[in-house]
Amino acid sequence: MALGTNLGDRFEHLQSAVKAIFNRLGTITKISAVYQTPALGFDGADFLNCVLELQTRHEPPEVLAEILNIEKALGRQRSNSGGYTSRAIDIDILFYDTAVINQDNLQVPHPEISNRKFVLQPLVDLAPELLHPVFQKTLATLLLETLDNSVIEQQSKTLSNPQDAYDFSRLNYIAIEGNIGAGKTSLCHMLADDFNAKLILERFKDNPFLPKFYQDQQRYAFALEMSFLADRYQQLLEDITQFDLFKECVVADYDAYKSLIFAKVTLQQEEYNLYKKLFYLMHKELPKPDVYIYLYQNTDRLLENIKKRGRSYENAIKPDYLQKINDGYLEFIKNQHNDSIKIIDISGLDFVKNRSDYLLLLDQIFA
Ligand code: PH2
Ligand code: MG
Ligand code: MG
Repeated sequence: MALGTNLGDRFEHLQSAVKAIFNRLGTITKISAVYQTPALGFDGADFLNCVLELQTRHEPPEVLAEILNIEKALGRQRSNSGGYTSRAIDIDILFYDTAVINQDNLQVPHPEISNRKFVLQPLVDLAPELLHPVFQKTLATLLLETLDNSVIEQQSKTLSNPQDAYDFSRLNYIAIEGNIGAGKTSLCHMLADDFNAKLILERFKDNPFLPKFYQDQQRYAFALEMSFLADRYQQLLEDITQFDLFKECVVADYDAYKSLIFAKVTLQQEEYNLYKKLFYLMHKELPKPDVYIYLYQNTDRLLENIKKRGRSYENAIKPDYLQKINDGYLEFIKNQHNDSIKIIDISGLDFVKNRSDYLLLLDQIFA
């Protein structure tokens, strides 16, 4: 995306736009330097321009609609007179991956890229080798070839990225916990995307005892808990200790203690005692998460989510079972006396649909 402004406190307008783009649209992965540039194509005060790279879950038309909202909120006034005018903020989509879109109100790549040094220079700073999907030339080549010979000046002041408020560097291993249907896996996918983390997801699909267990708990509980224990142990040991050069950290959609919490609910007392012995032997060997998040969700919404994801064998899950699992987690957490454990109440949130809810969640995870 490209940002430009030539009215009022220009730097402040750029910074506010960056903040708003982050709040409403997604993760900002790169921000260029700010350049002062002469108004191109009309008489007006000098601009400040920059470009940024956005990682978003929204489609181009939604991005455009949100951009227009942001421009308006930051004081952009549009005249109907045609032609360019001075503005507090202009936000343009330059590229959307390699998409080519030709609609009246939305053209991607932006049709003027190759004629504008104030866009090409900051683009080249970030991604010189990126290929323009229509011209099939790199940005570096387009900058060399542009006929725009305006003189632009890089500014020493730089924009800050709101994402930097979340310091992932001290968290190497995050465990996301919660009841069945709380949204653990969805959250882990989002965190892994946004923070370049390695994902560890429970392999429940491969467990042959799970569908059987929901049909006949008594009969299959021990086999189920044992096979989950073995699988989780192996996965946590291998995947977490295996260093991934290209990832910053690890996010898992369960914690090892999950085995113990479920076993306590589903097993007979003697079975549980045996299970516990084995569990602690194995648990000693496992790395411990830097932060443990329990997503609390109320039973009604858990049931709603379970229904929505439509795993047929989960239809048998009763409110009373979910209540027991929740109680099991809270009992476990209460006895831990460990301040890396946080309970986050998400019953009033929808972090998948609403980015503002997701950001509230991030604030608590990183608090
Ligand atoms: N934007 C325009 C027209 N002219 N000139 C500069 N220097 N910077 C801009 O962002 C700019 C422009 C239309 O959006
Ligand atoms: Mg523009
Ligand atoms: Mg525009």
